[in-house]
Amino acid sequence: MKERLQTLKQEALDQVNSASDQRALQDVKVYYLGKKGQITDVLKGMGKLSKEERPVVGQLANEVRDEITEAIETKQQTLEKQAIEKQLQEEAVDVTLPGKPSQIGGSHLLMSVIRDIEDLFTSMGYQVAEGPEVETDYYNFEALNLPKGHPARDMQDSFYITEELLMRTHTSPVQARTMNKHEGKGPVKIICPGKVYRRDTDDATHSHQFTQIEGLYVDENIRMSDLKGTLNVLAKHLFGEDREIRLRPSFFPFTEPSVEMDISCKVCGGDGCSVCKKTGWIEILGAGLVHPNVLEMAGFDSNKYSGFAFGMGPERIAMLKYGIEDIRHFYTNDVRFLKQFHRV
Ligand code: FA5
Repeated sequence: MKERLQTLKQEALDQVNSASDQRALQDVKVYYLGKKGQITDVLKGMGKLSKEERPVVGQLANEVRDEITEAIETKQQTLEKQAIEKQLQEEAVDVTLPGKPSQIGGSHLLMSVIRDIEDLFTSMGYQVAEGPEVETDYYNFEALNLPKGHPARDMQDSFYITEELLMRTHTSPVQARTMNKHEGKGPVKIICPGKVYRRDTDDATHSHQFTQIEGLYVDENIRMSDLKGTLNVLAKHLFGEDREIRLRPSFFPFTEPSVEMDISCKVCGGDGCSVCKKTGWIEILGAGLVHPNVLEMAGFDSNKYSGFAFGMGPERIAMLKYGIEDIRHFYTNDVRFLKQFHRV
């Protein structure tokens, strides 16, 4: 029995020594010291020994068990330490590595341009007005002197939803809506930014969905010179004192007389390029004196009141101001493009 105990001890210590993880160590513990383990088995057989042998073997068995227990505990500590070290190594954080930069948002260039124009006009006493993007045929056309079947409706190819509803083709309906609210009493002095929709084919300067800013000033004695002066302030504010402007006679059914304002092309300096379609000029705005029919339909006495109105495209203004060669950049949302203008 003594020999068996010595052999078991040697075997157990070898196995403890070579246990490579806590699981293997636990198996060794159960095999030698568990209830049905080898040492317990030896102790159970002690009844067969003589009286003299029993305490000697009993003491040896206890010593062997204590030695194996101690070896297991020591090994257990070593394995735990190794496991922690391994985990620390695997999860180590290199505090000297650069952090991940957080993305800071900013205004879309179009919004910055629209706010700039709004600020200019509110500083001149205008109020900001808004209207619906899904508009009635009445406000989009009829109230603006464009009855059904009028050929000038073709100037703005429309997305109709029903026979009487469409996506507004311009911000001019906000003129009629606001004048209606004033019930024939001036002054009306508003600026109206918003999205508009047309069945235009997309190219470098046209989009099927774009923005406009409408301006309207109705009061007694408003003249063409007031419009010209206001547009001049706008042009100088946007493009600086040295940019050239031209007013061309034009036609809009809701203004009489009507004009279009062009600005010399900044991209090519006036020589002609794809942005200005080789003309050296870019049209940014339509304007004119409010047609007496429009005033009357909105409940204003056209003998007492007159007014001017204008409608511009902020995309074209931004393109000219910042040398952007394609209107589609505003809508494809490439962050590399947008980021350049976060601080405009
Ligand atoms: C109008 O929409 C008139 N309602 C403007 C107006 C208002 C005239 C008040 C008189 C009085 P027009 O269709 O020209 O006019 O458009 C005005 C501006 O919108 C243009 O000068 C241009 O800058 C911009 N624009 C027109 N079509 C497009 C398009 N498809 N893509 C981008 N911008 C456009």
